[in-house]
Amino acid sequence: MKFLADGTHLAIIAAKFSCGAPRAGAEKGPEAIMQTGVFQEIATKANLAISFDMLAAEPAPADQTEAKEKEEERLGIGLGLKRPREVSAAVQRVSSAVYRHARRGRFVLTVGGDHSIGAGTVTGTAKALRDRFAGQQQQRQQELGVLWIDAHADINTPETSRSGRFHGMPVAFASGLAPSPQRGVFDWLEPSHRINLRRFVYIGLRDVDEAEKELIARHQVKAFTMEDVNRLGIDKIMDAALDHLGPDTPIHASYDIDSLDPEWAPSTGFPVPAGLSLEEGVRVARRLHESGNLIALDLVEINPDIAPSLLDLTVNAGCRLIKTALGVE
Ligand SMILES: [Mn+2]
Repeated sequence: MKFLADGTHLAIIAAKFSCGAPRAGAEKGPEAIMQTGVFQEIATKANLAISFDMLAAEPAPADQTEAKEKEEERLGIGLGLKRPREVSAAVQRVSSAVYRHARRGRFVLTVGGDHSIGAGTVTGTAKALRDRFAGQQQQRQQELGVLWIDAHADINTPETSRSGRFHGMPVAFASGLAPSPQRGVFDWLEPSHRINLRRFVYIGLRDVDEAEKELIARHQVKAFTMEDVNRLGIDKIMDAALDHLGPDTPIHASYDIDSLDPEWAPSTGFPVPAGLSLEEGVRVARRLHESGNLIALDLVEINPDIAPSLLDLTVNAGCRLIKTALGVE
């Protein structure tokens, strides 16, 4: 993979957070993946050294009671987000962990967690690329391309969101569409963290809010819905997606397990029917690997509590995506 300076090291970040989602459980996703032994398998087959960063929620400060949270919400403090400080702190920790490894040119694999953490992962790699390639001739390397594989667009702003839950908003925050931060709430986000929506592609969309459709149209974001996938086939979609990002662009893929059809990935918070087949999902991962441009991957939204009896099926699907994207299957 040509944009990595240290191809011998795989940095794995377990982002055990669910504070951006309405129900808990996604924080147990990383453990479920880890228990399969998939990371050891990858390390052996690809001859990589692996490191683990385990990030988990910290106990809320004593003064941050639920009553206080409700009162702040009523007063519109915290950008109108649910659990604004907790979410901001979690996303910041993910962003700086990803940055630390990506800055050294390592491949970073982040396992979630709800998709809120995507606002941390892509901002971490975006900033790392800018710092790594600062002052160099090849401008393209400095700007990250993002592939967001998801049933949902996750591009609501606090104004358009009906739930106030951050896991529907990471794209808006990472790209600078969201409002100015407040003290203690996303005030760590700098312009150098920002991703460019012109170098961003969705695949697998099929449950998108009206306000999100408007944002996607207004900012001319490239979006391939399931309708497009069914009409053109996944390979043509990947041709177009990689073409849009450009041949000399480092790519960060943020893979939401709910992009897959619930037949293959039922144990997730918001399953939506008529998604990618497992083979289509694996094809996306393979094309990413073959591009040679992949520098980071997220796998998010496996929630063991949703369908415990179907967890193995979901986890196995996730493991296949990871292994394929890393070229060991
Ligand atoms: Mn998502």
